[in-house]
Amino acid sequence: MRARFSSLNPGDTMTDPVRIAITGAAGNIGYALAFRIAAGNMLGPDQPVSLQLIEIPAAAQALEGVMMELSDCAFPLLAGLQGFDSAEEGFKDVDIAMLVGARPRGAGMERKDLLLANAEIFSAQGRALNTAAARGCKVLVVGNPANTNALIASTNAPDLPPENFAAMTRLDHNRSLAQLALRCGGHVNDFQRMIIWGNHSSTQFPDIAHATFRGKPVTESVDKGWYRETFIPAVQKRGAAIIKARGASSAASAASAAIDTVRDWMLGTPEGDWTSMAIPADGSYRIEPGVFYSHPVTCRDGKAEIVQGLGCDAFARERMEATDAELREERDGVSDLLD
Ligand code: NAX
Repeated sequence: MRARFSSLNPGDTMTDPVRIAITGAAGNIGYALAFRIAAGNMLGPDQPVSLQLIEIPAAAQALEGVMMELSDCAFPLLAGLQGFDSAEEGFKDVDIAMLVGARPRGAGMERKDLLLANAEIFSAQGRALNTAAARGCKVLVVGNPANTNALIASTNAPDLPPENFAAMTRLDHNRSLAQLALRCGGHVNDFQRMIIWGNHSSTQFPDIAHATFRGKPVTESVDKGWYRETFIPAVQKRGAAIIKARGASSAASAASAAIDTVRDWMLGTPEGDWTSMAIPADGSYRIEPGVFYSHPVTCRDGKAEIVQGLGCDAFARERMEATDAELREERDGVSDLLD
């Protein structure tokens, strides 16, 4: 399965295309993601992109269909389009890899089985990235369990810097902004400095202690009871609420969050604000190295840096430690693949 075309001839007047791999490109999120990237929503209206779409052989035909549609969009910025059923070929020379494809939980599958099945996929993809990707490649892991998958992929790619890997918690961050806007009667643009700490799972800690609403602390606009008993569980369980309502898991919102993450990572976070990304823990906020933990980060020149010096009260500490403990438990369950 291979298709290649050029919707334009990058000449002297065009910037070189950025090569972007998407795994699971024929899945729900992949279908929502590829078109927006090709339209210029991620890297801007002046940046051509070349897509390297990766699927398992069983989804090869569906991927052909996605590629036919991508070509039918006649996107001016789409400089190249290729499909692959091998990670090593698909990651060749990529500047950005978005690891979306993952094994879904099957009937009778325990959480541990799911962790192990995905651990195998992400260790193989880590090795393939190590061999084939551009040395500065940025890798965003979306497929669940995203934080631990990012740890496995990074560990299996020893020639790529660990700080070039991240797992996505931006969807949780964006969901938090949406809930705050509903509660406060504002717009998402009125809010800054939201934080998601920890794992992309129901133990994540959406923290509003430093968030602002039109420049003032959000905590002046919402009461503690609503924050603790309604807001936190609503954000933690939003994925399940979407499945219940839609009959399928979040796809367009997940794709949008992936685009937001890579855009901010590559082009920088807005002045005065930060975002949430799960990156290698470095001891900041007493989260010891060894896990990918979501922190508040600012991005400049393609580097994500943890925002330092924020106060954490006892309520926050307890939740930050609970989600850390879950991540360490996940890591211990896949320790064989981390050598
Ligand atoms: P789908 O099942 O619709 O699509 C997954 C696609 O990945 C399928 O087409 C499948 O053939 C492909 N695939 C499986 N193994 C592969 C491999 N080894 N190489 C390449 N492709 C492979 O799932 P979708 O709804 O797109 O969700 C994808 C992943 O995102 C899931 O793991 C899901 O749990 C996770 N999510 C993560 C979120 C986050 O915030 N981090 C939120 C949304 C989503 O739940």
